[in-house]
Amino acid sequence: MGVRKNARNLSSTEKAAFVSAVKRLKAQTTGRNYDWFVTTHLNYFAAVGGTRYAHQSPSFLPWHRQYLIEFERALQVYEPSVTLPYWDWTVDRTTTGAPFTADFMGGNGSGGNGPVTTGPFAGATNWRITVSSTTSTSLRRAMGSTTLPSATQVSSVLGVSTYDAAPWNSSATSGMRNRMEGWSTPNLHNAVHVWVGGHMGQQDSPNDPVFWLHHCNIDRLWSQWQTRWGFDAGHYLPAAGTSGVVDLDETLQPWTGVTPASVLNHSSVYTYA
Ligand SMILES: [Cu+2]
Repeated sequence: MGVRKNARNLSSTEKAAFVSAVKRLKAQTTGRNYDWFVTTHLNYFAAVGGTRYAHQSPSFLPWHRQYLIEFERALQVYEPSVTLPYWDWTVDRTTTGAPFTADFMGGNGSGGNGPVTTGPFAGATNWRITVSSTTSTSLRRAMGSTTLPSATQVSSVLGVSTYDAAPWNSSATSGMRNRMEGWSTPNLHNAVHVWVGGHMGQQDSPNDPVFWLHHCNIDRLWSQWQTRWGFDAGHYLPAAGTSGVVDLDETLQPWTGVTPASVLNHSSVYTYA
């Protein structure tokens, strides 16, 4: 069982271990390597076989929870002590502070939507983008042209007691999930992708390693919501019989034997500091 920590509190050693594991997974040429994760996100961005798994659906949160667990395990093959750090963007809100420092995620892109020039992921030699919806082989960012969600906005979303609601997509106007995902005010998750910009604003957003820190924070917020309202199966909807979405006990592709119900309680796999 691992403890996921706030990225701003990582020691130099912990930051170096995370970066090292990420780069070694990127250099792995077979199996579930870094680019497998990018490809999987691209493949599941839209509906697969008429069902929406990863985005614009109730399973946005459980799909990414399993995705993060798999990624964390893949890193631990190289660095057993590594856990996913989270970026609390209600606190760390600048383009130069944590986690965007030269010893960790690196800084902004040069110019508008340009290549990142500092840190371990700057330039196509250090970090080559190979699976992408665009042609750039260097990591790009265009940070800070919008506003990150606030702590008050996060509190308002965590106060919504119903998990999700019909029509169970990006048009849902009640329920927590669509507010957390960001198609309904106050737009938490999507707004952070837009704020970072560059690759983070695209379907191949996992090409930017800060993707994992952002989604770790989204997962942490879901866990906080569960702590408040319940980790039980009654706090995932829909329970059954809804076509085009993943019901409570239906399989979360591309995994086998994984359902929303099976990932609701994460405490045997990880906790949050
Ligand atoms: Cu995302």
